[in-house]
Amino acid sequence: MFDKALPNVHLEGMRTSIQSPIFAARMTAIRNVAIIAHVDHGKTTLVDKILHYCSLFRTNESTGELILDNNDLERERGITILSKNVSVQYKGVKINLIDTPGHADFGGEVERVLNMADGVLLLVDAFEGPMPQTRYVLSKALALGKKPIVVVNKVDKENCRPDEVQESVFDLMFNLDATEDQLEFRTVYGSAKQNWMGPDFKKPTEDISYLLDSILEEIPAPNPPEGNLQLQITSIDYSKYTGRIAVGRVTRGSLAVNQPINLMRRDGSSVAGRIKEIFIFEGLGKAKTERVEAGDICAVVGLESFEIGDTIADFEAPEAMPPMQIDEPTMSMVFTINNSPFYGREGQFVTSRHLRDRLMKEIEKNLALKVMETDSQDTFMVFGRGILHLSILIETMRREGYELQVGQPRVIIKEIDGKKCEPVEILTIDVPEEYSGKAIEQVTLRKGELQIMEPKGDLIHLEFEIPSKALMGLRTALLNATAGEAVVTHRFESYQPIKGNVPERQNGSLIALETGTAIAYALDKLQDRGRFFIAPGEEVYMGQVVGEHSRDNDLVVNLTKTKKLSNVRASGTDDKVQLAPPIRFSLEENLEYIQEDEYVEITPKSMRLRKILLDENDRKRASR
Ligand SMILES: Nc1nc2c(ncn2[C@@H]2O[C@H](COP(=O)(O)OP(=O)(O)OP(=O)(O)O)[C@@H](O)[C@H]2O)c(=O)[nH]1
Ligand SMILES: [Mg+2]
Repeated sequence: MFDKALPNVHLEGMRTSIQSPIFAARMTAIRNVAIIAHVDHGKTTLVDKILHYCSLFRTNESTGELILDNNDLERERGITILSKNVSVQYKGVKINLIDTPGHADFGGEVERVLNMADGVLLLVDAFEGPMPQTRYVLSKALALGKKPIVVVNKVDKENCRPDEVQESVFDLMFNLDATEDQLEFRTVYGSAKQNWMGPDFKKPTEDISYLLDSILEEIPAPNPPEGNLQLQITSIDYSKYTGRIAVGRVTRGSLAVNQPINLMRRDGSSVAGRIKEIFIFEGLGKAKTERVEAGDICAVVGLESFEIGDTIADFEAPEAMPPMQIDEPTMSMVFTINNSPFYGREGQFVTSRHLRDRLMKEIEKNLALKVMETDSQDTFMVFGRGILHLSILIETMRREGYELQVGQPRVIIKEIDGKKCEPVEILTIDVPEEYSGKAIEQVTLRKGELQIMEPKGDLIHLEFEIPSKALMGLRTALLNATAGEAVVTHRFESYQPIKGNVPERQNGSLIALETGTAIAYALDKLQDRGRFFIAPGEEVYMGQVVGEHSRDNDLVVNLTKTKKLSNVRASGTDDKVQLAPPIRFSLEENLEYIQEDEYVEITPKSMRLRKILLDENDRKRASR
């Protein structure tokens, strides 16, 4: 009756007015924020504090360690390797936070996950100020139109200079062509470590609520465009039970369980599918849900095969999102099975099949990594973004029980406009003034060009342009030249015409003559020949690199030689002998150290350097 009395138009109006409150109730208020910074400026610490503040944990649950850096390697090294999504509730608003890695080798990952955010917290260390990676991640965030909040962190540090740092961030934004709106960023000062954030660094506050309020006030809520479903897959998660999980933001439309969809691939093809399960981020974990609206970030289970960059789109009228920029590798390395005389002693996975399967599994989620087969089934060329990127993979594999050998890292040469070009990086060194001359000398020796030299607190800040290949071993050289004082960072800048040769390692290798146990007596007699990488009592094999020669050529040495039998003490436990402690390189140091004709052998418990050709005669023949 009532229905009839009303004209049609009115009815339409009523229907919408009834529907919209329900719709609004389902749409939670959301902020999507990525936390970006140079390495170690305090991102993960801050996210941890936010999780705590939003009372995800009772205070007594705090372990003191960063909950977010949750894999063994991240904990050991104190760096973030993979970006992570978490979410908190604050004043009735859901804040999705994306913690990102700060190391330059993982810059591509940061750029990708920025696609999920509407704004960024740019953290800057109140002493160090903007560093190369700050510039890089900020330029990406600005270009993508993200609204920044600047957090000047670590104001508790001695000698910090929050005002100067704030100004230099402003200058940096200006130089990076920030829009007017972006330039009107809010600055928050504080100490993530001491758990406070406020508008004034001279007045510590009680907690971090000022920062959370700033997020609600400054970062725009999602404003989804009209249109049907679009979710671009920005990262991949893995679960033992359900397999690969696609993570991304619902940019447009909505997504529901059982909904048929079309997966639009990066290569232009598409495949129909159905959504099995959807999860939204809640605290540190995920919560199952039936439906996600545009603006929220979610994880999708049940897609057959997909890659980062693919779009989950409408079934009837699918539209792909523009492809994402994916970093090209700048460095390559040979990965091969372990064929040293000591192979298989520690590892569980040692065959070429194991190696191949593991590498193929890696490229599914490690986007900047590429693997090429070679004409030997035992050997693969692996391409990555830098030494750290590749060494994290190697380290992960050895923990999983793999044995392998890797060759000298090489930069990737590209031909651009008919010219051979090589990767060039920006290198910054902060060093006490008395060592700055020596630091500059080391870098210019390797074709580095000094661009900026300015005081920074009581240090001198140096910036160079330098070919990537010249960075091999530079860190060690700089630390030696500056009594360990230099703080060194670098990040890839661009490809530039090749600058010519860079001096290589000056010293040859000491090579074991035969397989056996190294004897203290023999090591002692050889001390004036160089420095050793092994201690007495260690097993060595023929062709193993056991030390660095004091001269520039390789030298084969006999380490298993004992004293004449006439002497009583003939064993390896000769306590009269005074030996310098062996040098123990980290994996990265090893990679930067080895020569073209050498491998690093990596097993779950050991790391050795070796000649590729173990037999001296073979080496002589090959060098002819
Ligand atoms: N003094 C001081 N130290 C801090 C503060 N915030 C973090 N740190 C320390 O800085 C170091 C790096 O902190 P993280 O939170 O791991 O830095 P990050 O930015 O996540 O580092 P990556 O993920 O590797 O880029 C840790 O030793 C922290 O304890 C602070 O406000 N003051
Ligand atoms: Mg971190």
